[in-house]
Amino acid sequence: MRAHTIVTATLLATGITAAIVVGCENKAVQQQQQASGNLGASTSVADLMKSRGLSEADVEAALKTYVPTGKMDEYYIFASGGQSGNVDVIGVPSMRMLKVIGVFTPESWQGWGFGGDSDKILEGGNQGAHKIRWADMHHPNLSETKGEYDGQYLFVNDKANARVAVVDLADFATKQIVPNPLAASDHGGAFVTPDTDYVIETSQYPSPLGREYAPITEYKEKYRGVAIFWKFDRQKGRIDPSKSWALELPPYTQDLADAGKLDSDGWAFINSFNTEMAVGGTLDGKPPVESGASQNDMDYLHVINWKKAEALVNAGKTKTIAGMRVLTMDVAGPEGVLTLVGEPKSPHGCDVTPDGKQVIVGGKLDTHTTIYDIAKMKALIEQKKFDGKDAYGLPILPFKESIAGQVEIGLGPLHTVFDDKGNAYTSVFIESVVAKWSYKDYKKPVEKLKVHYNIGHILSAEGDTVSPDGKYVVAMNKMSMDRFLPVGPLYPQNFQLIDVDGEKMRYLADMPLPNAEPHYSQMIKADKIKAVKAYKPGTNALGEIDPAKVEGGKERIVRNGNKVEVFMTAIRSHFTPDRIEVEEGDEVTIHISSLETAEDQTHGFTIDMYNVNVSLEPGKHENISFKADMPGSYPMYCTEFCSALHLEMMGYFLVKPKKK
Ligand SMILES: [Cu+2]
Repeated sequence: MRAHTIVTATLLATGITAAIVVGCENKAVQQQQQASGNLGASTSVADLMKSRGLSEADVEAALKTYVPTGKMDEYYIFASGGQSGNVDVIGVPSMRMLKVIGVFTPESWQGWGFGGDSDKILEGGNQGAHKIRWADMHHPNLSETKGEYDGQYLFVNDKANARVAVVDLADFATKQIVPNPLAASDHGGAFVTPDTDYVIETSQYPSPLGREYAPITEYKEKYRGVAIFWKFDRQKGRIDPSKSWALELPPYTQDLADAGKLDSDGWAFINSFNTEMAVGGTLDGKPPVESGASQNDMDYLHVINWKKAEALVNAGKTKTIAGMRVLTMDVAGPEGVLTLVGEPKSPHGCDVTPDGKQVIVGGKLDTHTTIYDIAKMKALIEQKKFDGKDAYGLPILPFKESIAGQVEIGLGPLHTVFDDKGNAYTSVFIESVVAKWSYKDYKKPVEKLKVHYNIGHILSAEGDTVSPDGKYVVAMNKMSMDRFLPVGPLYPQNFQLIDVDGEKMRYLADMPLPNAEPHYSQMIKADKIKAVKAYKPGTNALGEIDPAKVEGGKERIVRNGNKVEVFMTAIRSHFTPDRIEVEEGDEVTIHISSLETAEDQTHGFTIDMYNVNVSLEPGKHENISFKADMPGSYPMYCTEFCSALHLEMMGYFLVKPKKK
């Protein structure tokens, strides 16, 4: 009602109501509209509404999302870029794309992965013998202080190659990629504990820890799940693998995870499916995993006392596998560190409520969400009141005594997010709706809003903190048929921005995601992000003042045998030196510093045909190393339109052929 009143008031203020009354009488205007669809400056808002076929609700949505030039959005969304391997940054409520952050995948605008220092970060994420240059990114998580987003760091996972990356939100650049040495895929990550002591990464498809070979017939004995607790060193802004540790899990397919908060700080929760441990084998006449994994009525939520696990790790109760300290199930089970509790059929979503008192799990093949009472579960573990043990000796909590309630949501409830009024919003995949319900009284949804279509994840403003904002929810829809102009058989995904401030949910905007399937996203208040406008002179991609930083007037070329080092600067509108001449086969390193200090004065540097391309934001330093293996005369030039004489910002890289 309140939103409606605002719109009516706005329409009145802009004279629309008057225009509607008068405009309808004015046939000449109508004819003119039909003739030209005129959207010119003199057209009244009422005429515009009519010619574009907009309803009052559409105008309300437009007024709530339009951000005029020079004004700023209220929130940032950090969205998983899915198969693109990079992070999408989006402004809310405008739903305008602000940036794509190069993370796991080379990104050429930022010169990410094209010969400069970012190559070293990408190299750090290699798995075994393979240079992994793509990712299946799923769950971005913002760093937290006392359970609130603090705007400093973003962590993301790569499901396909079991890796976690750290993005520094001071410069919106990736600083570290950490490969998981134990698992072959991950999913429950990257979830942070309330003070970002740990970044949790949980495996998805089980495999022998350390990725050794074991026949599939030995699945139950040798395949395992694992949760890595990556220790985050906030001072350094990096994960410290040497202080990180892991918890061995049974070969159930662990899915999503969340860390406890407030009352449940020190605990973590991971759901699972395929407790049947189905492994397929369709050519041998066995059922595919999809049916084999859907036999049991209950799977298991893993309840983890990570504070206690940490103490056991520090007491040396671990086994080292692939260089990582692992707390095994035979220790974790009896110590009350790892306990199971049933969860209805093929669960998905695992979301701790803002007060830290409950965990909400959806059921892909169940119509309910189940609300677990964390205090009850802790008491049952304390009293050792179990319903037996699983095949790995892990204690199982009695289901009915562990839950606070169940809510009938609809067909295929998945993920749940929260507002500031005790409401939960659950994505319902099969039914294609957002279901709004109260997580305080466990009643049926009070409202369902149709979304377009097949919503997967859902996010809300400051939604994973101890104090969500309400205001906005975004439905992250997997399908978008009939929403956007056709672009061939591969369709964009659809983010639908929903206003949850009023009594009823209202659509505000659709945003096509044109580059991959975003899984999860988080939304943070814009004023929490303190982005720098320029680097301290000589800062490299790792965020350090580079020892080879070049000052104006000290540019030079140093030759040492077949090694050529170039110390170069870039400033509007020239590179110094602007000519490099080497011999075929020389090992070339170009140290290049931008001498710019002014905001938004970025240069780029490329050498044609050499796959070398870096971005030089103000103050940035890059080190580029390669072998001059192709004789020829190659232009090198600035790739960012930096000044009126940008095209003149060029030089030559000359490679003299070897004498034959
Ligand atoms: Cu330039």
